[in-house]
Amino acid sequence: MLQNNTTDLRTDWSKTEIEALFELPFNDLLYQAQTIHREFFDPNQVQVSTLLSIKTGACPEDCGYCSQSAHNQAKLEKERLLDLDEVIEKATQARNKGASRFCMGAAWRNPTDKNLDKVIDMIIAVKKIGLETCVTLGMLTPAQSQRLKAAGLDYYNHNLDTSPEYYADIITTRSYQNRLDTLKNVREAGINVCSGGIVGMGEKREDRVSLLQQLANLPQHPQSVPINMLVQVAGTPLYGTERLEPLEFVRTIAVARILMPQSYVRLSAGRAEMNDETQALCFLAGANSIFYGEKLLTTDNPDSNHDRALFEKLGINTRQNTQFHTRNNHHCCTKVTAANPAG
Ligand code: SAM
Ligand code: DTB
Ligand code: SF4
Repeated sequence: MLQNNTTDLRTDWSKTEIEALFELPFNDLLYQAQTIHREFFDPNQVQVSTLLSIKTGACPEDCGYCSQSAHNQAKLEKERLLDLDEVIEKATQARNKGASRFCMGAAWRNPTDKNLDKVIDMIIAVKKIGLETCVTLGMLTPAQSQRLKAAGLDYYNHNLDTSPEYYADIITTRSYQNRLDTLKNVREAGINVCSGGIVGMGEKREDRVSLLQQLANLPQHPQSVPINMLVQVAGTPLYGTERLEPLEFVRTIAVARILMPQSYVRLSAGRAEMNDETQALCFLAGANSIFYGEKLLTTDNPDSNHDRALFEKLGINTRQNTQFHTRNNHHCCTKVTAANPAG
C-alpha cells in the first residue's frame, strides 16, 4: 500500500474502491466521512478564502465552462492586470471581513515573466496585510514556481477540472499532462498545492470517481481540494447542461474527505445556487473551507451576511490566520456572530 509522506495517507486508491464509496448508503457514507473528518479536524471549524480576479477575460484557453475564454460568448467586462493599490484595497477589505486567505486569479494560459514580477509585488503586499496568499495564473515552469516560492507564496491553485477520460470534451487547448506538470513544478518548489475540479459538467459518476482518483493518487495529496459545482454562464458551451443532483454533490465531497483525510476540502463555486440544507450536508460530509465574499472571480457568491447567519445557525467557527492573530493578539478561532462579523 502506497503511503503519503505525512502519516498513513494512501496514494494508491483503485477505481473499484472509490466506486464502492460512492455506492454506499448515504448515511453510511456521511458517517464514515464525518468520522474521518473528526480524526484530523475540528468539525465545527471552516477556513475562509476570498477571491479576486486580478486580470479578467480574453483568455486564449477554450475551457467550456468559463466566462473568461476568448472562445466563448459570455458577456464580460474585460480588465487589464489590476494595479497594486487596488489589490491592497481589496485584500484589506477581505481581511477586515474575516478572510484568512486571499486568492488572486488571472485569465492567462501562463504568466509572462514580466507579469510574474507584478504578481510577486502583489503577493508580498498581501502577506504584509496579514493574509495567507494563493494565486492561480495558469501553467507554470519550474523556474516560475521557484520565484513564487521565494516571494513567500503560500498556495498555488491549479485544478485538474475533470477526469482524464472526459477532459477532451471540456478543454482542447491544454492537456491533462500539462496540468499534472504544473502541479509537479509547484509541489517541487515547496508551495502548498490547491487542486480540485468541477462537477455538474455533464460528466458521469465514473468521471467523478476518476477525478478524485487522480487527485488522491498524486505523489502528495493537495493541501486544499476545491470541489466546484459548475456555475452555468450564458454564452459558454456548458450553459444549459443538466444539473447535478445536490445529494450527488454531497457524496462527491464525502468521498474526497475519505480519500484525502488531511486536506482542506473546499465547498467552492456554486454555493449561490445551493440552499442552506445542501451546504450543511456538505459540511457534515467533511467540507471545511469556502470562498467568502460577494464575488468569486466573475460570478456571484452568496452575500456575506447570509454566510455569517448560516455559520451562526450551524455553530461554525472560522479559522483565523495565525500570522494575523499573532500580530493582532486575537484568539485562534472566532465564533461568528452578528456582532463579530469576523466570519
Ligand atoms: N486561468 C487560470 C487557469 O485556469 O489555470 C486560473 C483561473 S481559472 C478561472 C480557475 C479555476 O476556476 C478553473 O480551473 C475552474 O476549475 C474554475 N472555474 C472557472 N469557471 C468556472 C465555472 N463557471 N464554474 C465552476 N468553476 C469554474
Ligand atoms: C477554484 O477551484 N474555484 C475558484 C478558484 N479555484 C480560482 C474559481 C471559481 C470560478 C467560478 C466562476 C467565476 O466566478 O468566474
Ligand atoms: Fe482561461 Fe482559466 Fe478560464 Fe480556462 S479556466 S478559460 S484557463 S481563465
